[in-house]
Amino acid sequence: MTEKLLACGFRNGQVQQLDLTRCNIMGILNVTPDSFSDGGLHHNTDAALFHAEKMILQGATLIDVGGESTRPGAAPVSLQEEMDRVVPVVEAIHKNLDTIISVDTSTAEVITQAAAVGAGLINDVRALQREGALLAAAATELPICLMHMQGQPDTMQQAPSYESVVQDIHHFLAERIEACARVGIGRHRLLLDPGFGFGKALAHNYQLLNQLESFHSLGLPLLVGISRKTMIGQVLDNCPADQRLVGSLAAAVIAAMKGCAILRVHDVAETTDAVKIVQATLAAAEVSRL
Ligand code: 9MG
Repeated sequence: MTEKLLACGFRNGQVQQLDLTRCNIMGILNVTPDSFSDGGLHHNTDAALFHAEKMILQGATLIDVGGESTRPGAAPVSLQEEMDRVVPVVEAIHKNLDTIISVDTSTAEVITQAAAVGAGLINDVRALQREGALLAAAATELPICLMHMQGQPDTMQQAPSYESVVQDIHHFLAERIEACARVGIGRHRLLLDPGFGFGKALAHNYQLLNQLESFHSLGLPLLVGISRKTMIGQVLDNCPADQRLVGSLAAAVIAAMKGCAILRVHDVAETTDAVKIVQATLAAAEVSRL
């Protein structure tokens, strides 16, 4: 049974609660050089803060800060570089904006430091498999999103292969839930994500979207990231990322209708509107059953 409120750390002495009875919007804040490349670190932090504030005003209840590009083909980032990109931005958002900050990292030291300066959720595309990550995450007492990825970003799209993509990912996530339990991370702290686009061919991605509701059998809230991904472009005549808004909204609506608790998106205002329609539809079903 999924808890209805997720405790995501503290701000000004108050617990930050995330309402899991509705579909929340997580705004993407990439602090990689290709996203904010036009200045020094201070300027980058200001630019990141500005973008975070805009997404909050547009309806985001979480901001996902990431300093490692995990796009297909992306090269790894050094520990120091990731720290320098992520930690000042998390700190600045925590000091200035009333939101839940998710830190998109797989690195133990970044998990620890980001939590110390105000992160409220750990979003790990490697499901805490990197050395030290499980124990670092356990110590923060924060919630954690465990995502499935086959391979690593630099090579993961070369030859993705599954016996059954849905069953294989169920199995993987169940195993990671157990690994968390072994270090004292309770189920009440976990969210799950099948990892669209992470070591998956086109057919795998759409099988996962088609069967998304099957992941509810694991009994934990779902987080989904499909926004502007290749799986959208591939169905739409290979259009570039900046022309994938409508496709991304369609996928967001499907995921929200299937009960996902958090959508990780670029286009916050548009997705917020789309999700309002989903919420109204789901709420009407509840009333008509009375
Ligand atoms: C960081 N990141 C990029 N894509 C993602 C996705 O689909 N899910 C999660 N949890 N994180 C992602």
